[in-house]
Amino acid sequence: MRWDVHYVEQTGSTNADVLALARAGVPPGTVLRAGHQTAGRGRLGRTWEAPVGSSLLASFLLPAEPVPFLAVARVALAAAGACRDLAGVDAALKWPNDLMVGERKLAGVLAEADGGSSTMVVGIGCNVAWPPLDERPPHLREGVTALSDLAASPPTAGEVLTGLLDRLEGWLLARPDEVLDAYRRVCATLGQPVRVELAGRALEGTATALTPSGELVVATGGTSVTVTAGDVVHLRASPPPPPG
Ligand code: BT5
Repeated sequence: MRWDVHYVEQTGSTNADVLALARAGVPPGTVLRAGHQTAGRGRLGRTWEAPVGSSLLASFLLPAEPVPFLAVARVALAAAGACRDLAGVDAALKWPNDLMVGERKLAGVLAEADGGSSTMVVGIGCNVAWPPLDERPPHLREGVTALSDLAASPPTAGEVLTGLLDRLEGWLLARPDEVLDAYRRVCATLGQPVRVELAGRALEGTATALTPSGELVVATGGTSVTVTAGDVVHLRASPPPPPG
C-alpha cells in the first residue's frame, strides 16, 4: 500500500471527506488527517468530539473486505500497536470498535462503505494530547482517556499516524484468521459478563466467542445469541491486556 497523506486544519468529518474522494475516484491508500472536526461521526448516528488539535483524527481509503469487521480490526490492531510502541500504553480492544485503557476509551474506529464495491473508508479518532481534566467538555471527562494522561512524553498525533500506517501495512497483508486471532488476544470483551444494547432491547450474558465474520457470541439463559451490531457494557472491570 502506498499511503498518500493529506492534512487539513479543520473539516466536518474526515470520513465524510474520504467517502466523497472515493466517489471521485481517488485510489486506495488515500489518507486524510484533520486538526479538528466540526461534525465528527461515531457509529449509529453518534458524534465524535475532541478539543482542537488534541487528537489524531484520520480516515483511510482501504480495499473493500468481504467481512467489513476485518477492516475495523486491522486498523484497531495497528493503532493499539502504535500506542504501545510509541507511548508505552497497552490498550485493549472492546468489541467491536473501541481501544480502551481500563474502562476509559482512548480511541474509536468507524468503517463506512463508499457505495462502490472495491474500497471502503475507515476512520479513527485517537485522543493524544488532551487538556487538563477541568478544561475538558464536562461530558468527555468520565470514561475517556488520552495518551497524554497515560504517558510521560506522549507522541504527537502525526507520530501516532505514521506509526499506525507502518503497522497497518502489515495488518493489511495478514490473513483473516490471523487478524481475528490477534483481535481475540487483545479483546477485553471476550470472557466477560456483558450487557449488549441492541436496537430497542438489551441482552445480558457472557461474551464467549468472536465468529469468523466478527460477530460477538453471547451465552445467555442456556442459549447462545450471535450479535452483529450493538453497544457492549462490560459488567466487570477489564483485566489488563496480555503482554505482546
Ligand atoms: C466510535 O463510535 O467510536 C467511532 C469514532 C470514529 C471517529 C473518527 S475521527 C476520524 C473519522 N472521521 C469521522 O467523522 N469519524 C472518524 P462509537 O462507538 O459510536 O462511539 C461514539 C461515542 O464515543 C460517543 O457517543 C461518545 O459517548 C464517545 N466519544 C465521543 N468522542 C469521544 C472521544 N474523543 N473520546 C472518547 N469517547 C468519545
